[in-house]
Amino acid sequence: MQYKNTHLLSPGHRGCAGCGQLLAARHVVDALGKNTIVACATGCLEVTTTPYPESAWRVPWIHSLFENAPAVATGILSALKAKGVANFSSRQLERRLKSATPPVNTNVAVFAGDGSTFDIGFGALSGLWTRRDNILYVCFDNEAYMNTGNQYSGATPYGSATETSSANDSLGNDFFKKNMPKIAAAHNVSYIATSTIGYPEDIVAKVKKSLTFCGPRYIQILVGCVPGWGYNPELTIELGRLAHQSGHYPVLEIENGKLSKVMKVPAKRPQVEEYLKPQKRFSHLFKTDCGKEKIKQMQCLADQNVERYGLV
Ligand SMILES: Cc1ncc(C[n+]2csc(CCOP(=O)(O)OP(=O)(O)O)c2C)c(N)n1
Ligand SMILES: [Mg+2]
Repeated sequence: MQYKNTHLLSPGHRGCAGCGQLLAARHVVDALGKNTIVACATGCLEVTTTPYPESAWRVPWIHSLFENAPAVATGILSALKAKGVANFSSRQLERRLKSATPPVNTNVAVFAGDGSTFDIGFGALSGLWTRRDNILYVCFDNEAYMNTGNQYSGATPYGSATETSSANDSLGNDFFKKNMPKIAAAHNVSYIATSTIGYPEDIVAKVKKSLTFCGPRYIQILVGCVPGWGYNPELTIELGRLAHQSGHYPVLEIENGKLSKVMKVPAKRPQVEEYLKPQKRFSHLFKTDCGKEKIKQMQCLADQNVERYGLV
């Protein structure tokens, strides 16, 4: 029997072996389904999947600038509305279904990296949320500007070495990761969720659930980057799980402003150290007393997450 690949992100792209982002993107686009249009910001996802004149996408897909993917998505939505095929609110949809020509329900989504989301495209994203456009925004969070060689972003975790927060002259990144889900909540985003590539079923369920909400929706997925984080490719899923189970990366949902669900961590949860150890970006911390102190601080941050979000 011949194997027929039906994924909406097809193989043959140029992602690294073990790339968490490409794997997560495939789950996301499959969950969204064929009737989807994607605006994708500049970054690894775009570079690896669409070297001109090829494309690995089986849905309509538009490459935007680093800073304006949300505005491009709003333009797509406006065009669909003008044509009568955009994703409507449920009441509007009900009304239109009763009319002579039922509309096709098309999903509009933005796919972007953390650099685009947390920093450079943030102004446009804030605008999208303020306009309350019916758009799903998915941030593939590999915690640095990876496409250009691992520079620090607002999503880079405390202690991590990047090209611009080097382990040689410091103890890695001295800043704390921006809390984007909280920033989204401050914009009254209808549905906010986090996940990690350690939990593919969770990613699919959250994407599907997001489609039942009207207005802006934000999903942030932690995805390992093999060269940027410096780990063995077979550990992509394992690290995604350890990030959550140690309390380092809370997996949660915020529905209409309320923290509605969290993925619990095991009663005997792994220490943050277990998550850090297989990754070269944290290896400097294990070499000095100051570094070990920083690991303790990271454990404190994880403990705070467990307490704050009720993860046990
Ligand atoms: C305004 C602007 N600044 C810088 C760049 C160069 N640039 C292209 S992709 C990229 C990194 C993307 O980082 P991120 O959004 O985190 O996605 P990743 O590659 O990590 O998946 C940078 C800095 C650009 N294209 N436009
Ligand atoms: Mg990135």
